[in-house]
This record gives sequence, C-alpha cells and structure tokens, in this order.
Amino acid sequence: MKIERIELRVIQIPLVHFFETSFGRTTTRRILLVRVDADGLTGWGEVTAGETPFYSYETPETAWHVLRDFLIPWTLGKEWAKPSDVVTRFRPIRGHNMAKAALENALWDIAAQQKNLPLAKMVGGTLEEIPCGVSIGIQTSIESLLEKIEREVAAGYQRIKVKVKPGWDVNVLEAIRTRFPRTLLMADANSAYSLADLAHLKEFDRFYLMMIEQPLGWDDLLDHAKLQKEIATPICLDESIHSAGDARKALEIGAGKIINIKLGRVGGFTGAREIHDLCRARNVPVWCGGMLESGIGRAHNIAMSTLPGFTLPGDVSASKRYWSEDIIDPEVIVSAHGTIHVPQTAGLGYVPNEQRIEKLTVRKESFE
Ligand code: OSB
Ligand code: MG
Repeated sequence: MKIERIELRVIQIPLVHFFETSFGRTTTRRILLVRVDADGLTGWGEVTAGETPFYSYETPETAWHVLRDFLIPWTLGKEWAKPSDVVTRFRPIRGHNMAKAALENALWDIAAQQKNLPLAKMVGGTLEEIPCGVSIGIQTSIESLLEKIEREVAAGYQRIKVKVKPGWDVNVLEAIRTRFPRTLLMADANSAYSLADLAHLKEFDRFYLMMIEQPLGWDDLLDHAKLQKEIATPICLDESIHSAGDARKALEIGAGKIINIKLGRVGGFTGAREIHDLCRARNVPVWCGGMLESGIGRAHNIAMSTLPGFTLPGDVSASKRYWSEDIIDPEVIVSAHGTIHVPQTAGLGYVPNEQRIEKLTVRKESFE
C-alpha cells in the first residue's frame, strides 16, 4: 500500500465518571488520533498515551512530536507491502511505542479492508465473541465502590478489577470479599508498592484474587520475581513489558505468571502478536488491557482480544462506561453475559463518526 496522506488530530472528550489510579485522577481525555489514507482507503489509529507522563513517559504531545518529525516523514509517500514492515523501519527510535502503534494499527485497518477481512481475522484472531471485565478506579468511599461493583456484576461483566494503593487496599478488598465472595476479582496497583511492603502485600493472599497487577516498579522485573516467590497471588505484569524480549526475561526469572498486553505499550499489533505467541507457547495466559480508549482504540482492542491466547477477560468494556457519546458508530456494546460480539465486516468494524470527531478536535495537521 502507498501512504498518500496522514492526518493527526487531538480530540478532547470528557469521561462520564472520573478515573482514579494510584498515580492520579483523569476527568477529561485528550486523545491523539491518526488517520491514514492509502490506495483510496482510510485507516484509523489511536495513540493510547495518557494526558500526563505518569503511566508511561508518553503523552499526546510527545507522540505528536515523534509522529510529525520521524514516523510520518519515514512512511508518507512510500509503498509498504505489509503493516509489519513499518515496525522494522521504526526500530531506530527507542521507545515511543504508543506513537508507533497508532500508525501501524491504522495500516492494519487498511490492510484488512484491502483483503475484505474483519480486522480480527486479519491479525489472526479466532474468537467471535470475547469475554469482558471492568476496571474500576479508586472511589471517594468504599460504599460507592461496592455500589459500582454491584452494577457491573448485574450488567454481566465476567470479572472485576479494582485499583489499589497504600491506604486503599486490604480494607477495600476485605469489604468487597464480604459482599461478593464468589466474583472473579483482581487488583491493579500501578507500581504503588515496593519490596519494603512485603508483609502488607502478603495479606492480599487471603482474598484469593485472580492476580495482582504491577505491584512494584514500572521498570522493574527483578523485585517482582522476588515478590512472586513470597506470595501465592499470581503477579500480572503491565507497565514493565514493552516487547517479547521483556516478556521472555520476565517469565524466565519468574517475575509474574500472567501478562496484560496493551497495543500501545507494546508498539502495535506486530509486537502484541509476538508477546501473545511467546506466552501461548509457554502456557502463560494473556489478556487485553485498556487505556480509557475512544471507540477507535477500543475497536483495535476487540480485534486483538480474539487471538487464541487471550484466555482471560480483558479491560475491554462498553463505550457507555466511558463516554456519553462515543466517536464510532455503532458504539461498543456488551451482552448480558459479559461479552462483545466481534464485528464481521471488513476493517475496524465500526465507523469513525467524522462529524463528531471534528467537533471534538482541538488541534489538527495533515501531511501529504
Ligand atoms: O493500568 O490498566 C491500567 C487506565 C489508564 C492507565 C492504566 C490503566 C488503566 C486501566 C483502565 O486500568 C482500563 C480501561 O478500562 O480502559
Ligand atoms: Mg494496569
């Protein structure tokens, strides 16, 4: 495919409810979208970076810089046989995976349309219905968290993930387990602890969690391996895995037993598939993480979740949990038994609503 035009735009869109993690609260998302035109077709990608450099160093502004000054000049006007070829071209740039992923994933969308395949099939997916969980942020009271969980369980979601941090952890999990003894439950710490908290983290074992996600340093593997030897709860790695190389090293030293794959964090579908394949060969379960994506990123997540190794419910949930109105048609809906039916039409399977996107746009630039 020959890339004829690339457009960058930042949209600003308020969340229905604030989302709070151990590193802070988000009320409005600022999302960088990438639109690629090639061979008369249009593909879309989303930069999943947060507004602040707290989950990772990337933000919409760093991604704009890397795209405008490097990734776009390297790809525009050129012929690409397949989407993974740009991954090779992007290799000289260290990191900035979310910027790379947005452009690569837009090419997967175009390639799927060219082959007349749903994106899920194009990337090698097999499931037609994917299991869904929810990620629930830190609330202003335990009671309001319990009410939220009640609502999500009633809606059919298959597992509940709650955010934890020192002061909002054992007390909260205790209350959840008293009210919901049988619900599939996990906790995500977003690096809020250190090995000095070992005795405290051991207390988590009595809540028989499916896993604890990224308890220690965002760039650590070794301390996670030390912790995993001391606790029964399986550790799931998020922030510290950026490539199949990271995943191999983590599994070799026992830093965790499960991996959360996020398309942005691992640089797009090519990197995600490499991690998926490595984990599958070792019988290590993976699941699809979320970054409060708009419908475009969400559609990519749905496609990835259809790969056969995605055996655990992901953080891929209904549009209406995030947005009063999403930027795709139709919006993502979740069935009463907590699944998303994977679209079977060619490409993304959802149509970006360009009028709505235009209305939300606060910055744009196109490159021809
Ligand atoms: O650690 O998984 C995370 C959101 C923003 C940044 C990091 C994380 C999250 C979530 C939300 O947990 C997942 C979602 O519902 O999109
Ligand atoms: Mg996480």
